Amino acid sequence: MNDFAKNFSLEGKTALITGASYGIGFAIAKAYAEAGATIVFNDINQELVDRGLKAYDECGIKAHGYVCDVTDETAVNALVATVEKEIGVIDILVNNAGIIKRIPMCEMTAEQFRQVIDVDLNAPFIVSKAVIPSMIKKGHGKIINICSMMSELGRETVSAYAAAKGGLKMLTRNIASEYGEFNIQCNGIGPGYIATPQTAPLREIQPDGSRHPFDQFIIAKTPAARWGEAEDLQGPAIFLASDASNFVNGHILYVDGGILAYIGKQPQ
Ligand code: NAP
Ligand code: GCO
Repeated sequence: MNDFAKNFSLEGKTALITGASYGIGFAIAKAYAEAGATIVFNDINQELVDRGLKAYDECGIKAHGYVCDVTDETAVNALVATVEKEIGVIDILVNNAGIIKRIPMCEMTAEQFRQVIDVDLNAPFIVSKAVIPSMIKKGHGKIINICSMMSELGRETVSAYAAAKGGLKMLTRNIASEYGEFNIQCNGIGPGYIATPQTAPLREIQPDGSRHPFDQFIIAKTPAARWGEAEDLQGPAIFLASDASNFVNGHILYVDGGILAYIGKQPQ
C-alpha cells in the first residue's frame, strides 16, 4: 500500500456503528470492514441483530452485534464497557441509529416529538459521551454523526426530525470544539434522499402504476436526478473515519447529489 492509500486505511481500528443491521449503517460498516476495521454494531432487538449478523456473514465480515437501545444510558455504558474489555477501545463511532415520524406538527403529541429527539439527538450525546474518555486516553478518536438535509431545511410533517438533526449538527460542532485538543475529530455526514426502508413510504409505486409524487419531487430537486444509494455514503464515511481527515473537524459533509446547492428547476 502506498502512503497515500495508507491515509485511508482503517487497519487495526475498532468501529462502533449504531443501528447498523441494514440500511445506511450497514453500508458504512461494510466499507469500514473492507478498509480493515473491526466492526461492532448494535440494534434495538435480537431479531435485527441476528439479521445484521447474517448479512455481515454473507459478505465475509466477522462483525460483533449487540442488542442495545441507544437512548438507554445505562445500556450504552454497559455496551461500551463490554466492547472495550472484549474487543478494544472504540476508535471510530458512527451515530447512525435514527427514527422519523412524519406527522403534521399540530397533530403531533409532545410525547411523539420527544421520542424522535430522544433517538436522533439525545442518543448521539449519550453514545459519544460513553466513548470519548477512552478516546482521550488513547490519544485519538473519530465521531461521525449521521445528520440530514433536515439539518438545514424544513418541510411539512418532519418538525421533530428537523429539530433533532439541526441539533445534531450543532452537537457535532460542539464535540469538535470541546475535544479537538485531544485529537478527536467529530464530523457529520448529511445524506440527501437515500433509498432505504426509512424512505420507502416516499417511493411507493401508486395504484395506477405511476411513481409516488414525492419520488418525482425528489428527482426534480436533485441535480443528480436520482435517489442516493446507501453505498454513496461509503467513500465520505471512510474519509471521515481515516487519517485522511485528521485536520477536518466540526464539518458537515453533505452527500446529497447537489440538493442543497440547487434553487430548483426554472419554469419552462
Ligand atoms: P433505517 O433504515 O430506519 O435504519 C436505522 C436503524 O436504527 C434501524 O436498524 C433502527 O431499528 C435502528 N434504531 C432505531 N431506534 C433505535 C434505538 N433506540 N436504538 C438502537 N437502534 C435503533 O434508517 P436509514 O435510512 O438507514 O438511516 C440511518 C440514519 O441515516 C438515520 O439516522 C437517518 O435519520 C439518517 N438519514 C437517512 C436518510 C435517508 O434518506 N434514508 C437521509 C438522511 C439521513 P428499527 O428497524 O427498529 O427502526
Ligand atoms: C423525509 C425524509 C428525510 C430523509 C433524510 C433527508 O421525510 O423528508 O425521510 O428526512 O430521510 O433525512 O436527508
